[in-house]
Amino acid sequence: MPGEKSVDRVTLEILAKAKADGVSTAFDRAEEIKPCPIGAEGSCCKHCAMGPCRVPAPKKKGESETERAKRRGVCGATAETITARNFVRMIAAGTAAHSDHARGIAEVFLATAKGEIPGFKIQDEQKLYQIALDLGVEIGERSVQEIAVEVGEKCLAEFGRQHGELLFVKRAPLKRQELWRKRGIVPRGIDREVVELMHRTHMGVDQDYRNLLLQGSRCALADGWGGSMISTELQDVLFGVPQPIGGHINLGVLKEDEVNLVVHGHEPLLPELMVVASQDPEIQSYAKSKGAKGINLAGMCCSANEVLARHGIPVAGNFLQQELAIVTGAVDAMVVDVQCEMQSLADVAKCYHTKVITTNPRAKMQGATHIEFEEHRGPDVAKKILREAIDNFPRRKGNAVHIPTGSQEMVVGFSHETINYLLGGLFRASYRPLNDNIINGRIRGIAGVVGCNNARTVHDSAHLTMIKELIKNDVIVLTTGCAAMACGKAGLLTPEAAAEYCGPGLAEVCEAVGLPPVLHLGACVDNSRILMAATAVVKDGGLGDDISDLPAAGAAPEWMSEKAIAIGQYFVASGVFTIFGTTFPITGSEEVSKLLFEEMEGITGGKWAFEVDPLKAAHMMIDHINKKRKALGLDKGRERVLYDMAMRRELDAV
Ligand code: BF8
Ligand code: SF4
Repeated sequence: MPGEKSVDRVTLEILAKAKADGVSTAFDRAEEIKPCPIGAEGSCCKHCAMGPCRVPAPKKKGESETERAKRRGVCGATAETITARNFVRMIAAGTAAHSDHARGIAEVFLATAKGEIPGFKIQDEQKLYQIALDLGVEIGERSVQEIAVEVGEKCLAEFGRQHGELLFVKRAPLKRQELWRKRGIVPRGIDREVVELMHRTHMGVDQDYRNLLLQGSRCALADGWGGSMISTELQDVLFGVPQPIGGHINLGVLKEDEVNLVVHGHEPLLPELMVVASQDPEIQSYAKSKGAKGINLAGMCCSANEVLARHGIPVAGNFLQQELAIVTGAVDAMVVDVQCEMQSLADVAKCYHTKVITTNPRAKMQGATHIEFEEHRGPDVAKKILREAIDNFPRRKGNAVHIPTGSQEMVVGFSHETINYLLGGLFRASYRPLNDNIINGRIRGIAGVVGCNNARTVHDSAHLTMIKELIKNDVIVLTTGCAAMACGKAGLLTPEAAAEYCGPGLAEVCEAVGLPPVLHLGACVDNSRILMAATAVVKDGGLGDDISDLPAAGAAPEWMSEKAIAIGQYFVASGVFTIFGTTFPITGSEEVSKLLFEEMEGITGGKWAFEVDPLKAAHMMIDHINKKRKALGLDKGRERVLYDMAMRRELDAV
């Protein structure tokens, strides 16, 4: 309906309750607070106390040299320097967020390998061996523990590395590595690239927007092929590589007669322990002693994606639903760690009985209770938090509770490894069938559609419009983060969605293999899985010899976080055409726009695009995919596809 704030019925239902309860949400505040137009285009600099300086884009075209010379900050910084500086600082922040998360995982991984902390163990030895090979760790006759300790030490050293190249860079296609070396953008150390970017963007340092964007690319690569990849890989070893599993999503997963505990944030360590602790008979009977039938763990944002993909734990919702979970009146505790947690949670919780519990020393919140997740006594902390939630259950105000009916089923838990098995079979695991189907044209190409919700757009709408258009045009979609949850709520993460939404080629492939046309690859750090999947497609052959040759594109149509910019830049620097919606923070400079939207392709093989209309954006992605198919000589192949019986049999045998 025009004017609605979300395309999700459940969200609208609880928004109406928020209004009736007099609770202000991000949806309301987005209407009340108008974005600063100069900040929105990246033209405001506050990097020193002579500013802030506002150097907006000229109002009319055809600016004279004299006019242009006047458009500067007090120090003389031009619009291109200011917008580029702001943009790369976003990359630095996004990289820092993913990578500090990764550092925490690496520390726990190493301590686990050394047997120093309870509650965790090395679960996936196969994956450990794979990582060991990639990191150059000797396997031989060594014990799992010895290998894991060295893997942990090597990963941890990547953050403080000063020279050389990050070790996972070698996972990329050879041609890509060479290009990065030629451009001087191979990351040396994760922390080093972030620090150098912060230095270069300090007042009076790097004043060449191209040079800034090169370091921005190097820093972003330190995220995608460094921090994010380390976190995904080590989490897989600790908790298992996700396997396809069923799950449920939306606020309807909350339960009237059970203790509802929502884990919200990004780090899977504590949520993993809570999954175990919530099944403990002692905790279960404690819940019963307080009148609850049991404990219902549910996830929110990327923590949800992590525990969903590995345990099928239900998902309460994505980013813009976090306040609404509390508005149901049925959440006994919301446990948050780091990233994407709205400060308003504590205020909204005051209107209900919900206890907001922060757990990470990096992220405290006024008005919340802090129970620190100390790794060496993790299981005890998990139980303490569960008891807090149980104690709070009797305080629920019956008349304030409204849980919307129904939740959507979905199949999740894909990884580049499981795609391999599903398509190739356990004994001949391979990307060959995927490549063959791209070559023969049943699948036109691959799209990664990822990222956030943004309160300035209609919740979930752009994700769904774009993704439905892509699959209708036989483009298979890989998704993560809040985009994945939008798809889950809309029923796109089911094998049945293939018949309903896909073009004939993609529908046939999905039906033959039993795959949904949209594959949920996990949390935002798991965008590194998309890099690995793209690399696997390149290595399997027949589709060029670099990621930039693939008929593939990326998008974040509802992005809002700095992490999204870091992700976008590492996709662009990895050779992917990447399109963002909502707003784009460099439009204040024509030069920087030209660099990102056009010239970048000549530097990294990938480029950015900005398009607010998701349907148009989908067609820009499809056009790009078609262009790449043509360059590979596959454009004619696609026209030739007529599904005769032999081809159908061959497909069925996949
Ligand atoms: O890391 S998609 S709103 S929850 S930033 Fe945040 Fe964006 Fe959601 Fe996960 Ni990713
Ligand atoms: Fe203004 Fe230059 Fe200071 Fe930025 S660094 S606030 S442009 S004087």
